[in-house]
Amino acid sequence: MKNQGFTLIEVAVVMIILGLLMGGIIVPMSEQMRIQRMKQTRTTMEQSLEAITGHALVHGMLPCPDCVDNQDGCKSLSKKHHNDGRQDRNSQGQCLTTVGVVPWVDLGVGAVDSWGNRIHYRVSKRFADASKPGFGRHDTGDITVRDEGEYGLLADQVPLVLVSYGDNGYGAVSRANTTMAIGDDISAEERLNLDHDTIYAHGGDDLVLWMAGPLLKYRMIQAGWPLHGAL
Ligand SMILES: [Ca+2]
Ligand SMILES: [Ca+2]
Repeated sequence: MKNQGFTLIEVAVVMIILGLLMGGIIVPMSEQMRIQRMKQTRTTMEQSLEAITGHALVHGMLPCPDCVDNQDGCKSLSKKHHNDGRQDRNSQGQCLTTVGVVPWVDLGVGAVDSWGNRIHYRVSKRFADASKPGFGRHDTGDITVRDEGEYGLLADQVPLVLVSYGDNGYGAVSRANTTMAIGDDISAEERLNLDHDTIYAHGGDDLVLWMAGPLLKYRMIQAGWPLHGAL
């Protein structure tokens, strides 16, 4: 009588097919999760940008970054004020540093990106000066945003920029105020976003968002702030 069951070979073939099918499903799922995390981070960053603009409309200046290292005047700041979500200014109303993280407590926005790292925040000094509320008609930011690779500029004279260091988190500052290690596969653009100068770039898995100067001034005028200086 013929055996009605499955042979070992038949079972193995079925297992291999199932394995291939599962592999096909699992890979897109991890990709979906990555996309979801990017989306969520983008939303957190957009809300941060809105809150930063709101701060300018209320106070006549952009908020200062929260200190996370010994950059500029942060050296003299007590460690308990580093990475505490509060902007750091000196007694004259100027930022202790132009490079730090989003002051999430002061702004009431998300404290970290989807990977648990702080959102990097750079501001142009002139736009965050509490001793001179309001902006001048001819005030320009000092930040430049480049496109990926050789595609040139995306924006120039930008007053502020935000960066999430993405899934790899290279160079990001964590909740515990440790700086994440940088891998060998870091892109040239990601390096630009880490070196504390005024040039930023799209590239790698970094998310870079900024507010254009004319748009910020337009919002200020809408809120009733006159622009200083002659036409
Ligand atoms: Ca602080
Ligand atoms: Ca990155």
